[in-house]
Amino acid sequence: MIKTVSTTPYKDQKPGTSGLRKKVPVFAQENYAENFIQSIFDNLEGFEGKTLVIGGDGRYYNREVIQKALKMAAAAGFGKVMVGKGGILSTPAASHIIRKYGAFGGIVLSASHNPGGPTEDFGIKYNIGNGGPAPEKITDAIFARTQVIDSYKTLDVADIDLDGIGSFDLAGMVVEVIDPVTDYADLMETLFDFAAIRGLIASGFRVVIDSMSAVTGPYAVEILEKRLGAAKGSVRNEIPLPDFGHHHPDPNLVHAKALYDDVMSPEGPDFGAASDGDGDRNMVVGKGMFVTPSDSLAVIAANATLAPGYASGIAGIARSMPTSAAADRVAEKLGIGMYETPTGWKYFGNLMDAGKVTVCGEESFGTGSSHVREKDGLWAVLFWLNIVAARKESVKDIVTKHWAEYGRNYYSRHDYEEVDTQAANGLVANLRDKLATLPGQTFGDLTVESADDFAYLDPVDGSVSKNQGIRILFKGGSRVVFRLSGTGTSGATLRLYVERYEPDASRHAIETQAALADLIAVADEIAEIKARTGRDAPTVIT
Ligand code: G16
Repeated sequence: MIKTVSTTPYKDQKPGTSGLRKKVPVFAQENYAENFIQSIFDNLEGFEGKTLVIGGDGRYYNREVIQKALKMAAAAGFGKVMVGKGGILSTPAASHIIRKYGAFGGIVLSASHNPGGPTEDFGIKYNIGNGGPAPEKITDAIFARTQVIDSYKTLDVADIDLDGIGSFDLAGMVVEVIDPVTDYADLMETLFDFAAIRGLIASGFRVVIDSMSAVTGPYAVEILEKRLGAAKGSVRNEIPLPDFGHHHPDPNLVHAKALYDDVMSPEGPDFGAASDGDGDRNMVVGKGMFVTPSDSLAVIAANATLAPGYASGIAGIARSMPTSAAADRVAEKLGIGMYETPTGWKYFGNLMDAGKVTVCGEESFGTGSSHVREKDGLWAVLFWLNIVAARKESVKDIVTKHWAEYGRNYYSRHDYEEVDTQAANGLVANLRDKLATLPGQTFGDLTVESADDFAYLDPVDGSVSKNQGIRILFKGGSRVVFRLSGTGTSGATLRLYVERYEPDASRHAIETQAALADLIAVADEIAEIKARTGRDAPTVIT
């Protein structure tokens, strides 16, 4: 029943920040998905007879690729595949299932926060046995294999029914279709004080979650409405749809603006949160207070012991380089390790496996901990609810007091999307050329203290990752950072990250863009953003 199919390589299968992401018509080319999946399998050793987890965020083309992956896994010699009902598993749930059942690894089908649909985005990523995204040395090896692949193995059999829970035989391999929600919801119950959150909600504290017609709907309904007693309808857009109901499932101030406006209105709820396509990102909004992802990491770390799962304290904190240094001040106060990594959750895995860090976060609306090896949207929401319930204070009071104690890191990211690739590469090359001459130069009140292209030495395995973003640091702790996104699927996306540290509490209520205006102007002056991209303004400001 196993058949070997001849194929030819596609040149464009290099994984980005988080797996291979392309438009559906690219993935739908003959053998395109098969080539990539076989290239994953060809790089694995010792998986015969072991378990593989497969799940996706339910976006368009999810079901087709899951069927392909199931047959190829059987042909490759896996003993069992655990797959979410309907092909659904949120990314953090997939990570948990891999860990809980000791699977060899997993295939996660998602393009995260990118839109879904017949002409929109799709993605494939491989996660290793610790539940986390494969590290760079594996993704590099997968890419190398895609460049020379000449055949793949599959089965000549009918598709498996994924819409009912149960076990099936696929040419000697067991396919177990599992409930995607229960294991994950049970895990959350072990980490957080559900009784306290239930009490908070019962007291009239109104919580809404916008699942953006993406994967978190069933998880949020089970946890928030069923287990924590929130009113029916507290989870909005709760049914996952292949095109996300035309939502752009990116939880930020642009794409989740309706939720933000609702929470900010006088009659609106007390607390709002949103997740992305595959459930690993989160946005948290309290009445009168949008919490930046960087501040969210810092506040969670500072209050971690209020949650039962973290009552004995956290071992250390990690953040991606462009994420603000707010959490660094918490780590310093707690006397625990602080690690600065390149952008990409995959860099946190080694630190968590080695027990060096418990909590991690990124400016790109990602927060998580060592309970899994992915960032986890609902986990962050529950952590906030746990903190609010324990402190009996509003989100706004909690954040304002945090700033008063540690100082405020004003922070914003400006994205220039779908910029001409050559222009974007030219901008970065020009910046690299300038790096050596920048220190000591002044721009208005700002003096450059140092400038470099960030490189990371992994303290656990000694691997080095270079060219991870250009940093220009000014005297006094302000900085601007430039990088090109590794998750876009058309043209280039230039990201400008801007940060200013303000210790003085009487200056903590300035509007963010105003507080950063001089840095934003200097970033343009140094990088010639407007001239080189032809853009007057960013596409998205978060
Ligand atoms: C992925 C990665 C994150 C990264 C984000 C943005 O998130 O897992 O680590 O911060 O992309 O990356 P970039 O700036 O290169 O676009 P997700 O939610 O898309 O899987």
